[in-house]
Amino acid sequence: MAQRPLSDEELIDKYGPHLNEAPPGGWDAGIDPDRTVKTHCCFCGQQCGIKLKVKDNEVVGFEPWYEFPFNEGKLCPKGVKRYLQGSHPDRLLDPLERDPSSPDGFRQVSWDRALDRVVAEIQRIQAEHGPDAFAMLSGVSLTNEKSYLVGKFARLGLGTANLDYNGRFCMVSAGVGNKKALGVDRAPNPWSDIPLADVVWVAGSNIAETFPITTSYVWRARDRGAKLIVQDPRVVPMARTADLFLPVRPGTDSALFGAVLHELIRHDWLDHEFIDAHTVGFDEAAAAVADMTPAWAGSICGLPAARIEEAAEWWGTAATGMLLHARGIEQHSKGVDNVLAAINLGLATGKFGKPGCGVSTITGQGNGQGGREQGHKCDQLPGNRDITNPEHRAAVAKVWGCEESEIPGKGLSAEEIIEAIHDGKIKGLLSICFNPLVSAPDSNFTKEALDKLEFYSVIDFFLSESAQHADVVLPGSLHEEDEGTSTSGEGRVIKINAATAPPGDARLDWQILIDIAERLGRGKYFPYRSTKEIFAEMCEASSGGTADYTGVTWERVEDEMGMFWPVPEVGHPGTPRLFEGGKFFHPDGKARFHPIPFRESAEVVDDDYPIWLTTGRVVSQYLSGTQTRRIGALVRQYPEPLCEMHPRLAESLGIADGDLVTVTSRRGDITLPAHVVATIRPDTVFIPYHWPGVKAANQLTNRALDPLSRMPEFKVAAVRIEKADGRRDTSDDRDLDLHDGRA
Ligand SMILES: Nc1nc2c(c(=O)[nH]1)N[C@H]1C(S)=C(S)[C@@H](COP(=O)(O)OP(=O)(O)OC[C@H]3O[C@@H](n4cnc5c(=O)[nH]c(N)nc54)[C@H](O)[C@@H]3O)O[C@H]1N2
Ligand SMILES: Nc1nc2c(c(=O)[nH]1)N[C@H]1C(S)=C(S)[C@@H](COP(=O)(O)OP(=O)(O)OC[C@H]3O[C@@H](n4cnc5c(=O)[nH]c(N)nc54)[C@H](O)[C@@H]3O)O[C@H]1N2
Ligand code: SF4
Ligand SMILES: [Mo]
Repeated sequence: MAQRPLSDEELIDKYGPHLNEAPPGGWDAGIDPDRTVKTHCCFCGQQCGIKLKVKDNEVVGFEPWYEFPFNEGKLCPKGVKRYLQGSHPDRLLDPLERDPSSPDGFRQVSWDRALDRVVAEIQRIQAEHGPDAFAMLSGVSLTNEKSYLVGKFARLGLGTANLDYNGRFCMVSAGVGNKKALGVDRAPNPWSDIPLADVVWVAGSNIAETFPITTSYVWRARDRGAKLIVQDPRVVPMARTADLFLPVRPGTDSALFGAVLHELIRHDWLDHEFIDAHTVGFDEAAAAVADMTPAWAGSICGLPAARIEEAAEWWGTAATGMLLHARGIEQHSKGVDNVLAAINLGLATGKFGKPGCGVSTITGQGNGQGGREQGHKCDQLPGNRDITNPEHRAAVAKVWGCEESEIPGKGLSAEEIIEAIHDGKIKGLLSICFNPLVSAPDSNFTKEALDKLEFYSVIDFFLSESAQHADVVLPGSLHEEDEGTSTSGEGRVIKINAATAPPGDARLDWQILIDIAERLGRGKYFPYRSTKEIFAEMCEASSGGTADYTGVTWERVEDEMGMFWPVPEVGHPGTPRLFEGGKFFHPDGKARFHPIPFRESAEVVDDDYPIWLTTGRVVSQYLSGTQTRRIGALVRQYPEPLCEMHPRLAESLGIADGDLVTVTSRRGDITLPAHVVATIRPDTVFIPYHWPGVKAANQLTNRALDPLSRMPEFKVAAVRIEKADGRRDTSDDRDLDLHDGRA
């Protein structure tokens, strides 16, 4: 297909003149709203409650929602500015079709034309190459209802096995680890347990920047005298106040956790009663760490053995403790191993199913928890069921009113779909709520893949960098334009309320999918007239699964300000804390230890690429940045990616703060300003990944996947660094022609 994506320069230029700003005098100055709508933030998995102010079908500001128990009115910088995206001039208002003769590569077309084209291409590709040659990628900024619908749409509408979602780049290693060890994939605790912990151990999460509201829960534990351990190659803001800081070399967490288990066993800081009554496999796990001494782990992780011993003593002797982990230990080719090694520490000391006790992932994306339950993962059916299990298939087929044989089998995972496109095996793609060109590893490879597609259609509300490669772009709905439910990182099902209607000719995401299904002749499976009808079927389909929503109702969710699943029957109170009484979700009720030998990351440093690279986030930007790079105050806070490096490393390379440096890996290179800071290991550099094109950190990252979770190794790559010509041009920040509401 003829492609004319914007050039990198055009892409980056695009974000200069289009930054939305708060009105002069502050966010609510002089605005007399028609109404306020209680809903939740569209960004991270904390899902803070917020009240949106609405005037003339536009969100014009917000008010804190003090009564919502999780955040009690608090919001982070993104939550405060989120309302500015709806009125953004880049908002897609009409379907677009690729037109190489048009200056920006697209022309507006009618819905009929756009949908007919999408359907004709699906039918052509599937007729020529088989049903699985057309794939779908989805995302978990979508509500539960939309996630459920996408799962059913791909299987019964498109009839393809190849559907996966962007949580594959996010929480899947935790999901696989949780299911293997605990039999269920949910945070074990409500966050109100954090203040009850005597030790809070944060492994691979920059909580202050990525889960700002969780900070206040950790502070409440600290106020009670809790000890704080932080494990991160960088002295992240929370580490500055930690009692114990473990600056691990990237990719070595399982060695550290192994040595801690070794110490727990050596000192007999074990809960034998709990191990005997509620777990299986302790001996094998113990045998695997027999030689993992703190001295050995210290040499692998690059930190003093004494600190590992201290961590073990604090964790082993504390009555209560919570270990919170996020992508820092999960986004590895051994992410599942890291998660299982962390869970071993909780099981060995009986820290599950009790107040203030748990080993928990901190879910990242807005609906990262709910979206990973409703069946749009390549191996999953609703209720977090297994698509390869005949009983699970039969249960879902019954609700869907189809033959079990009509439900395709397990498909490829997200990165494998991109690879199959690159290989020419997958020819067509429909994506909703996913921007792989920025967020997938090895972006040069991803770009080649997208350009090989015979047909690509995107449902989004902005022309994302991936959408710039599409043949047809369908304008979908913003978070505040639709209603439904979402499930926060705590496992709390909450209600999202519509504040406005989609502007122009934009449509609700779910209606677009149903339109396509109808045109494919599959309308009988999609008879919904409202999101509430989708919700009702979703709950029915979840019934009997581990993620059981049977008794969840919109009314109760609103009245009770959230309900924690499982809610296995109508009238059930919900389950804020899992595993009480030592009851785990495996059929025998017991949790599983796992033996975790240490193995290195897929790529290690050598003479040519001697420095470790890790990637992640900054507080003011969100994911691939399509939303937050359009909001002035957030862009000014951190306008472009910087390469964080230690003064010793900088000095050895002749680099000063602000100098441009070129960072090169086996897959690509990026030139960006150096940010010389003493808060990072001298053998490691960090680059945030929220920018596209020549500013994309993912030009460098490795496509190596975890063998079980199929998570790419975003957190470890080997690079070399050279000084480039020039210094940071800070005039950039001042020269932006801001669209600030004053013009
Ligand atoms: N501001 C902001 N907040 C967000 C998001 C966002 O884009 N912006 N995204 C949301 C989403 S979807 C997610 S998934 C979460 C992510 O939340 P986090 O996981 O907290 O964020 P990251 O910055 O990806 O990585 C966390 C930390 O891992 C460290 N790290 C890197 N390699 C290693 C390692 O090998 N071991 C250890 N122990 N640590 C390592 C990094 O130095 C970094 O400080 O944030 C959510 N919240
Ligand atoms: N190097 C590196 N890469 C990473 C990571 C890292 O730490 N390092 N982290 C990974 C992680 S944890 C994540 S979660 C991924 C995220 O990667 P992506 O999922 O690609 O990131 P998003 O920015 O959420 O992209 C979602 C797209 O969906 C659109 N969108 C948002 N909400 C809706 C909606 O309700 N409806 C529709 N139709 N569209 C919507 C947005 O405009 C955007 O274009 O990135 C991953 N990539
Ligand atoms: S912490 Fe997360 S949910 Fe809360 S306001 Fe910030 S981005 Fe939104
Ligand atoms: Mo994520």
